[in-house]
Amino acid sequence: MENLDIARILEETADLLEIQGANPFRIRAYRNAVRTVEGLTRSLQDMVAGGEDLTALQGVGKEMDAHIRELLQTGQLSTLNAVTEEVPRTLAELTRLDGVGPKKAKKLYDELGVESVEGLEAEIEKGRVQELKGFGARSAEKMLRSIEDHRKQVGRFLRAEAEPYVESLLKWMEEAPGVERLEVAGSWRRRKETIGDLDLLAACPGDGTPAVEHFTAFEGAVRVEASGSTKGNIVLRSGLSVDLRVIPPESFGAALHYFTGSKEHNVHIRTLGVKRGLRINEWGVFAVPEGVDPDTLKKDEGRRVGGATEEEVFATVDLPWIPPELREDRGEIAAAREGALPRLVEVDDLRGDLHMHSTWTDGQASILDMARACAERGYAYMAITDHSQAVTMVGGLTPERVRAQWKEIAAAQDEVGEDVRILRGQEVDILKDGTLDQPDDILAELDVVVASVHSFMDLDREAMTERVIRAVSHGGVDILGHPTGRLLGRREPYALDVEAVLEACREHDVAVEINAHPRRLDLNDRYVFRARELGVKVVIDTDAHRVLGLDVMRFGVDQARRGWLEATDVLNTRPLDELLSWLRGRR
Ligand code: DGT
Ligand code: CA
Ligand code: CA
Ligand code: ZN
Repeated sequence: MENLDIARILEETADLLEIQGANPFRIRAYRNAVRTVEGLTRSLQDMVAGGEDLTALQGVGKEMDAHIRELLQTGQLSTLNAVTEEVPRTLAELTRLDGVGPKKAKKLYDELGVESVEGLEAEIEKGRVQELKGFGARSAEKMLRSIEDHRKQVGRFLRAEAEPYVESLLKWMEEAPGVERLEVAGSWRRRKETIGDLDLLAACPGDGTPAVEHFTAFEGAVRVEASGSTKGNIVLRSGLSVDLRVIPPESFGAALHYFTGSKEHNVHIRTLGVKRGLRINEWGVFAVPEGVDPDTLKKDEGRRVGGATEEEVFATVDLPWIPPELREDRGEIAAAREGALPRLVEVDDLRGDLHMHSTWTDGQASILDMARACAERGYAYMAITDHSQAVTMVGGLTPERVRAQWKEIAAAQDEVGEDVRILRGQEVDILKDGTLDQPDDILAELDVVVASVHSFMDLDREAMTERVIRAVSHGGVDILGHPTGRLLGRREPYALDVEAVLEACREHDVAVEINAHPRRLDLNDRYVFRARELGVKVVIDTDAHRVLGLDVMRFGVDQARRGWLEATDVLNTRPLDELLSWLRGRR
């Protein structure tokens, strides 16, 4: 059982306990454990096998330790089984919908017998939810929209959710007999934000059966859907499906190209081949003999002119190798032909992180701990950007408390010395009318102002666009935080004319954020591309709420790469003095 499977089961238990109305402290214990487990870099299975004491982990007490051990030993959690006798398991899924908390879920269940997303939809259609006290037509309509959003995501996994499976599968397949080379192709290799399934390719000179058999014996497989001499498919406990294809080495490059996709990119490359009398497929690149109808040939017939490497495949149509992130048929083939492919930004290019929270609001680590962690990550600078007072739920900072925080920042700076520069930042709320949630004198004294929307997300497009444009035109804003407000699989972006907002950002030299949180990745790849086209600066930030939250930076970089960004397009690749002179020039 993977860490992520354990986290999911604990989370589900917490959701159900909350619906049941259990003690909030008990629920919190589960949620804390979930957060810890999700952030662990080592496998719990290994830790337990090595006799480690799990209660040494932050957020894991005796009860959670016992739960994790039970899950690892039996694959079951008796507490969860007990709760599900009272509350149907499907209700947990219901609370994932934006606008349906545990209390509402309980009420829907008690009064209307709603047990699932489908059930909720049916009751809304009958008009019965609208009549419930505390619901109403507006909230029912909102629920219908969340159901739609939810459906789009069902069956897809966040890249970050798929990552641990990729790692353990690769490790497992290293031991597979006869395998010379292994790659994960598909959307994973193109670094998409969500993954439908994983596409593993193995180069094998002989019979592929032993490799496929090794694959289907993977510990995490709960079902084997296919098993043969060239192909296998397994389904993991989480529902993630994994294909394996065994490829002869002389075809490996062609197969890698084909199964990396995207389909649109492949179609475009194939038509370039046709113009040159070539057939390009997953077996290789083949010259079609004169006078032969290519449709009468088998896939590996004709004279092979390439296919062992991807470079060979591209070379047959006179192109250089194209990075997988760009293979969406959005102009990469023309750029490659003209020698104009971007030199994509890399994680090591980043010199700082300009959006993170501390215990002053909803973060879990102190300013000093965050600063030390940034220093460890080799950053030259970082900004503490706690919430402003409009976010009352987390104790957003009043002007007085902001000033008090600066003292602690100074003290933390003394403590970490020259290693990393701690900038005074703030994530200032963009209020409903587009004004900012701090007075101008505070804004002027801050080093970095990230402005974000956290409320009234259901304004119409015109009002929302006007609101955001007003904020970025204020003069006191440096960065527009998570600009569209989406949460992958949970919440669609709010109605916003992003093009107009980007134009305003360019005009006022405000940078836009790629929020690297795996569920946000906001801006998305297409808007990032557009920002670059317009010459708007981009910042890649983690929005970390704890030390390990700093490590999601790589997902933001993936998104930046899918948006064609080079290091020079990204503000936080600049050295400290350059960053400071840009920031100060604006005050
Ligand atoms: P996913 O799994 O939904 O996140 O997205 P992909 O891109 O991994 O798609 P998948 O797993 O269905 O197929 C992997 C790649 O195989 C895909 O990107 C391109 C290639 N491929 C699959 N089916 C076709 C097809 O019918 N035509 C072409 N040209 N390529 C295909
Ligand atoms: Ca796939
Ligand atoms: Ca697939
Ligand atoms: Zn925020």
